[in-house]
Amino acid sequence: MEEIKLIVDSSSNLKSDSKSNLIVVPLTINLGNQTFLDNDQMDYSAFLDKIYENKEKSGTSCPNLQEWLDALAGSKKAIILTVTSGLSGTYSSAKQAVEIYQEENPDSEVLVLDSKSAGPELKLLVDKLIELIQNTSFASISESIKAYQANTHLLFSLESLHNLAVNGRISSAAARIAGMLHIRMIGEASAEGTLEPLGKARGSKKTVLELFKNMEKQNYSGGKVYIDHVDNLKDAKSLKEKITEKYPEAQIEIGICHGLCSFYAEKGGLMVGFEN
Ligand code: X90
Repeated sequence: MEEIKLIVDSSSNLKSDSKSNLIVVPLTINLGNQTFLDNDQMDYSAFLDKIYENKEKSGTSCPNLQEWLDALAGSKKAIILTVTSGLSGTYSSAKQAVEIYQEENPDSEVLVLDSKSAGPELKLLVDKLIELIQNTSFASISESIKAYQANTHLLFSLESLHNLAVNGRISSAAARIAGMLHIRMIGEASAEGTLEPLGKARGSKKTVLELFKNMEKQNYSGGKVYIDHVDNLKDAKSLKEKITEKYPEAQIEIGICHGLCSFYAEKGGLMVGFEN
């Protein structure tokens, strides 16, 4: 089997894993004048406290060219999967880095994929890419992953839209919901990879129900699910139970949001990636 490097950015909430030849490239979060690399060394729960202690300007930035080049180094064939180009320059920085890499390595082949999503939907795509790398030719991966992607989705519930709004990542319609206390916004990643509000919910029970309803509306019927949360294991577990009640065979994994997704999904946030 030929060696194919799989490179994904840290919006995936994944860690590098040499067994699957997976490298995670960090985005950066700035709180005041402090800079945090969203990498394997980050203490996510301590970082979450820091987000809320910070009273100065905060923001994020995509991986720089050198970080992509370091990840690509030595590879003849590679696949890069990024956070949505609808909200981040990450996809375009990856494309630029690949151009440079291929000037220096003319016989290398690199596929760059825009997830049009964030977090747990990328976990589904990475699982599928690992499977495709093992079972199909490099040339056919692009088409197969796009077909798979047409049947995966991202839903989320957010208690605060503050960091998304302040950093200009949501529309004014969505930002209006941001001021409402104790209301959680239920939303989805749109086909263009932007944040699309679907509704509102008050309290854990309604939120979980609303998420589940929206999953079924998007034709969920027992496929694989990843639920990533920001300090909200309780609601993640309730959602898992809700899904299991109706689909006892469903494979559902709960995980935590890393730095970037914690910054934007904020405390209490749930992100749900699923196959239909
Ligand atoms: O600085 C940067 O380039 C990074 C910007 C990333 C912004 C998106 C991160 C989203 C994290 C928030 C809820 C899900 C929204 C997803 C809509 C596609 C999680």
